[in-house]
Amino acid sequence: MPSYPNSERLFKAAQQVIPGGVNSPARAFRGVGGQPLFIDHAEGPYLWDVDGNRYIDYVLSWGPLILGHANPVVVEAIARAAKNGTSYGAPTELETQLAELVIDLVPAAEQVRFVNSGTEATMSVLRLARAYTSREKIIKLTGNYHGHADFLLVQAGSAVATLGLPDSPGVPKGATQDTLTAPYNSLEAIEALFKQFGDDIAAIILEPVAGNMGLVPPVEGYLAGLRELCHKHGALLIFDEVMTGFRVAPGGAQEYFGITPDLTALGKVIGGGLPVGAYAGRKEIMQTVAPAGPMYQAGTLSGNPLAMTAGIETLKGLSQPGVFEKMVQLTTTLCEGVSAAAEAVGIPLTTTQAGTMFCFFFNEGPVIDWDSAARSDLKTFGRFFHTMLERGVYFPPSQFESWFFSTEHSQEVVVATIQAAQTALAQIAGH
Ligand code: HOZ
Repeated sequence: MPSYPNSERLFKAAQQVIPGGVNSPARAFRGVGGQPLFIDHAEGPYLWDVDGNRYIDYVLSWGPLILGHANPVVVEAIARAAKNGTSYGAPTELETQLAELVIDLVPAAEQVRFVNSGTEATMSVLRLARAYTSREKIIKLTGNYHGHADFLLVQAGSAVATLGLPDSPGVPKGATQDTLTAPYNSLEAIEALFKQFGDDIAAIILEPVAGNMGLVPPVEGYLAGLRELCHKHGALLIFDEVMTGFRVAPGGAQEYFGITPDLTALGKVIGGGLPVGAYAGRKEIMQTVAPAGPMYQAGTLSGNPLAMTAGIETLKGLSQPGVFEKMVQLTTTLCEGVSAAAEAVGIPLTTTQAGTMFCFFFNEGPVIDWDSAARSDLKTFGRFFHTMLERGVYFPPSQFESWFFSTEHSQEVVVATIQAAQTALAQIAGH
């Protein structure tokens, strides 16, 4: 049985100086009980905690590390770039190179503006949508999460859902008065909002595959229906692909489903483990952004050379022939193996997968929206989490997050994970 004395000691010290001991609530293990692991180092598919325990990692820094931890090509490129200086606050060719790679991969991207996080990307892209349409209202979907900007903290997923905070204190009422909400996967609800608010709606923003209430794919025709409704009402369609970008397919969910939004928010993989976000879209719309146009948005570290370098190497790595397909195939093998293990011991499990993202809900399914996701048995999820951790498998410490796969998760790693799941699920079922 692994023990965690060093993590426990460090967590105690951290809580004295950092609220809750963590710098982002999702990592605090509040969704599963217990205390977070403190990490010492990582390599490929593995993490080592400060007590010397090794884990197969399906968090992967909450998605960015699609080439695995400490990928030698990425790390060496960052080290080379660092020798040239860490930040200039002036343009470099690296920004153009990463923008070109993004434009090649992501169907909706004709121009790209880099920022430093997913939160910055979504708040900026919505300012752009409002500036471009001269409308103020936006639609966001229940259980979708777009970072922690005031006006988006409404019925949000991720840690907001994990901690059971319907709304956050500190968000002024005025900030959310133009945020309309609808359930994920319901076109009727969107139609009703358009009927009521018609010409005031600037945009719909959504995670095309929801990844922050667990992983919940769109039902047949949903994304196409949204595309059509936006066209009809002169509103913009915004895909928040911070999670799904370069993960559901190399060009994101928009490539996989063949639906092109007007604007896209990106993050996570685009920075290869360094802090990068971006928003991208049709040139005609992107030309509204200063200094090309009047919509102001800026950042001291935006386009940072180390972050651009990590992003460039990561996008190049995942675009090599056969790499993505192999990852998806092994992700499917893993999902099927865990599903079969649950079935064998009579535990109801709903498995969802979109490319290299996946998730297991402890219920009969189908899971199509926040209400059905929330019907997962959270107690069983928590037991599964801790039993797997004891067997050396680390995954998001919340039912309302997605699991991530990397190029470094080999067949052998997948088999080891399935074996751990078989033992853990049998133990939970009392076999
Ligand atoms: N936004 C991440 C989950 N959807 C959480 C990030 C973190 O805790 O590091």
